[in-house]
Amino acid sequence: MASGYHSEATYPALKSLMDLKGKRVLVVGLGKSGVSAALYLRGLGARVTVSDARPSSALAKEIPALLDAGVMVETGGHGVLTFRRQDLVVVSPGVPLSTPEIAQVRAYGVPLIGELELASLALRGSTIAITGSNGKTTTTSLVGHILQQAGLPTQVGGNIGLPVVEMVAGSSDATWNVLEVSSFQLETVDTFRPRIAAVLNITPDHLDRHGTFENYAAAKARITENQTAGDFLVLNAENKPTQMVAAKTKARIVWFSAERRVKQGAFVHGDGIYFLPNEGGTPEPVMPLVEVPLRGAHNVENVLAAVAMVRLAGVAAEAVRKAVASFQAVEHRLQFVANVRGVDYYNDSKATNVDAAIKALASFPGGVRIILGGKDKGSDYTELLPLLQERAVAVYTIGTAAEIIERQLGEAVPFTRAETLANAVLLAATAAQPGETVLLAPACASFDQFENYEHRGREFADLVRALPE
Ligand code: UMA
Repeated sequence: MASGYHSEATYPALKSLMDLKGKRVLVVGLGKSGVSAALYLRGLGARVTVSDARPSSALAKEIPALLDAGVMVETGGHGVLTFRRQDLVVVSPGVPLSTPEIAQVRAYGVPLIGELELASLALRGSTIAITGSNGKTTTTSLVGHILQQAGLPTQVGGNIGLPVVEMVAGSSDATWNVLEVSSFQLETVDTFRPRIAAVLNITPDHLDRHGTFENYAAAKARITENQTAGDFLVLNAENKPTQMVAAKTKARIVWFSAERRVKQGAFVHGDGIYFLPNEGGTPEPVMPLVEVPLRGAHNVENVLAAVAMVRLAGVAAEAVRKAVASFQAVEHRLQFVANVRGVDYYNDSKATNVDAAIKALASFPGGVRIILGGKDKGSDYTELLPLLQERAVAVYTIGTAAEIIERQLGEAVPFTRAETLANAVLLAATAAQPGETVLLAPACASFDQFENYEHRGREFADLVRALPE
């Protein structure tokens, strides 16, 4: 195994735990994936304890089903003793590995994995895994959509929302499991080996968690750690940190590029998308660019990556073309909400980092009133400056990051401190002229004012729909 979180000595012990009946397993974190993992482990006959930092009052929905299933529940913090004498620890993606109790478990040599690794030990069929700083959800949904349209048995899950353990029961040898995987999930894989993996792009994100960009990029690269020569790795030829993953793989590399012909893979030439199956072969036309139903240059890249993956999965070019053309933008990803009094409103609440906000802004020629802010992740907002100056007529800042953003961007762009999303929508709607665009692309996480980015996006859409005609 290449660099990992388990020493060579503990790795074989993990394999022998494949039969978990009667084994003591601790699940850390009682979110979506933790609850599913705990119930799944009970189903395998393990003696399961779960531990969550939140008080039991905040977990009233989750606890009864767990107790009914015979899971022991610890809330309000992680007890040191709870972490002792476990045969396996399954950690939720949102729990940092630097958490003292986790660090201690690792020091003891107890096998520690995430829900993705746990599920992949039993998931049947072929796995397509997609990571990247931006575009993961759209690309994952698109790949799932194309495979489904082509009549292949398909399941879609992972970071996109459905825990992978919940896909195990529905999988057969013929199933295509299409997984969105995050850097958090990849930190805790051991044997996870997708048949087709894709790294869409690596740009700074989650630096508050990973510490450095190098650590973040290294976590992403773990998607290919266990791939072998019979597997495929789809990479973005136009993103340097992504290109560097090529040096770390044993899989066959398939590129995609919106700018030039690649040796093998999907690319744009003239006004069409092509796929070149083999080095030295003849590119096959897949579809004209005008048929791509998604806005923005970044979405052309997402389509190229998806085209490469589904062609590798054996879907014919004509079927790919039809399926892509019938795909609709995923909610909260540069999703058109409404036109109110001549002003277009777009919800890109999933633009939770600077690079995604840049891509959103670049999708409009100008006249944009952009809403920025939320919870800061240690980002460099100055990267937004050139596009803001070129395309934004106003910037409305919200959330705890407002001050940091304003300080970094200085006086180069006109700011209005709106504090809340409701106020930002109201101010933007009042000032907007017909032909302009109001864009929620906050470049920040949502957790300071919202449950998650979906909550933020839904609130934006509700506010827009409530505007007077
Ligand atoms: N917790 C602790 N101790 C800690 C930290 C957290 O007990 O030190 C507890 C929290 O109190 C909470 C639980 O852990 O009860 C939260 O677990 P979680 O954050 O892992 O959330 P889940 O609900 O299990 O959702 C996870 C993914 N969340 C994260 O990666 C943060 C979801 O991705 C994913 O959809 C879901 O599993 C199913 O696979 C969301 C996400 O924001 C969409 N992902 C990040 C992103 O896309 O940028 C990576």
